[in-house]
Amino acid sequence: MSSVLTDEKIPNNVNLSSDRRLQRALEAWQPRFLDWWREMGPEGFQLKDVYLRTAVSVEPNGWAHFDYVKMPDYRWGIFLEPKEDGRTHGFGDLYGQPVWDEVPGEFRNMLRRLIVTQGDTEPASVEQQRHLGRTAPSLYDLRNLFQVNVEEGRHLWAMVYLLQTYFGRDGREEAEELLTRRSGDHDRPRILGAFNEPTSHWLSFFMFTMFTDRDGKYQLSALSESGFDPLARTCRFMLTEEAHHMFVGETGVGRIVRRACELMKQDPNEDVRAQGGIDLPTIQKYLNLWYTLSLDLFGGEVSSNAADAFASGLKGRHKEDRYQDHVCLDATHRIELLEDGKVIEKEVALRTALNEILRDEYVKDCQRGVDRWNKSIEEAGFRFALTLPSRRFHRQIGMWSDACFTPDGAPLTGEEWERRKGEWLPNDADEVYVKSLMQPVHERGKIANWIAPPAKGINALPQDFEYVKL
Ligand code: BYC
Repeated sequence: MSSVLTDEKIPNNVNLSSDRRLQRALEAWQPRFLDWWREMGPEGFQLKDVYLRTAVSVEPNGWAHFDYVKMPDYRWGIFLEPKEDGRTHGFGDLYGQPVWDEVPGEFRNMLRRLIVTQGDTEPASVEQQRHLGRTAPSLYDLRNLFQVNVEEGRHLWAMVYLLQTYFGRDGREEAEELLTRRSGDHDRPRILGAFNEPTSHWLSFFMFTMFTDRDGKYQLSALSESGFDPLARTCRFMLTEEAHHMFVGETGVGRIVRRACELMKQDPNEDVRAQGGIDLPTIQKYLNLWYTLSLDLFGGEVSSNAADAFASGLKGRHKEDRYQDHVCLDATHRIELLEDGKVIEKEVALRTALNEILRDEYVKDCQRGVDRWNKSIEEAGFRFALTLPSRRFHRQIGMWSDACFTPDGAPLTGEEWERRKGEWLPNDADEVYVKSLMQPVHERGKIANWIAPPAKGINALPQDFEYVKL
């Protein structure tokens, strides 16, 4: 492959060909990215033709092109939503002043940290999912996995574009580091907790895309309000792709739930495992795990980082325009706190509670998905409801991590927690069982026994379409 980047090679709407300095920086980074992709991207399928969606513009009708492509040839493009003339800061101390087109010197480090943290999650998720192709339950799912993977690669490009364009030498160094850290690596881990957890089978993959990608939706939404306009414009377009990732998660879990109900009906004891399916209590345990790992991604309940990012106009709230007060200087917010081992309610400065406020929106959105799963259980005639555990349960970040709680939010001693955690979170036996089901189904139109088929195919194609040519 030639090392010269052209507009054709990198679809973009940033007039890449007119910026020689940026082109050179990306030319130096691209081969390193491809090396990383080959080493850490989907294992075993790099030379296969996959029916993929590629972003080719930001036009609402027609931004995506579908065709077969080998993943290393995917055209990872750079797209920003069009610039809105006269856009002003929508929140914080600079509310109403013109947004920035360049990095504000006084907030440079904070901004770089936000972009790097966002960027780091993208390759991390590809690394976490790299072995899953080998055990895909169908060609349809295999293709969706790869779709998610290449788009996370594009989201990495989006953040690297910002680093390379606006942060000079340290931006270039950060771009290199993004390819150097490794998910789960002891010495060079990824930055945020959930992105170092193994995603070792498809139930975890679907939970990840349901819950962890949904954190992505809310973080991107908060960053899309940013007063650093290039970041806002980039994140808005990333959200377009993110929707499909959450669709993969929500429908993936939904199909496992549906299949569990079918298998319950077929067995005199309603024993799903006896029929080779994944039973609802096991689904609940994986829900508990991935939901709580994802709650951690919002950071501490009371956070001066969050307050600073809001004050300086770098990170807003989800749908900032729905709020009345965009400055929130004297505003307070009531939250639950753990003080001296007791749960109390307290008013805190609103700006410091912004992580919790974003988490509130996230929790409501997760609940809507869980309600849809429960509706299908009810329609199948069973009295079982999946639930989101209390946000105190199984936390590793923030104040709840200082104590132990049941999924209902009741306090527990450390010993009780150790004794009982296997009731609520996947234990070794669950992991062994779920993994034992993960036998690949790579024939057209066929599907593994533990999951129901999808409601429809991709891009109006039939379910038995050859989504990946093996
Ligand atoms: N793990 O003030 P605090 C996505 C650190 S997902 C490890 O409480 P803050 C995607 C924190 O860095 C979206 N460390 O929190 C999904 C800080 O460290 P320092 C990714 C954590 O800073 C699926 C210290 O604890 N985007 O796109 O207000 C597939 C105290 O922090 C964690 C973003 O995250 C954790 N979970 O908020 C692919 C947006 N949480 O500074 C992609 C950018 C906190 O003391 N990031 N810490 O060393 C942010 O806005 C913020 O960094 C956070 C943390 C919301 C993550």
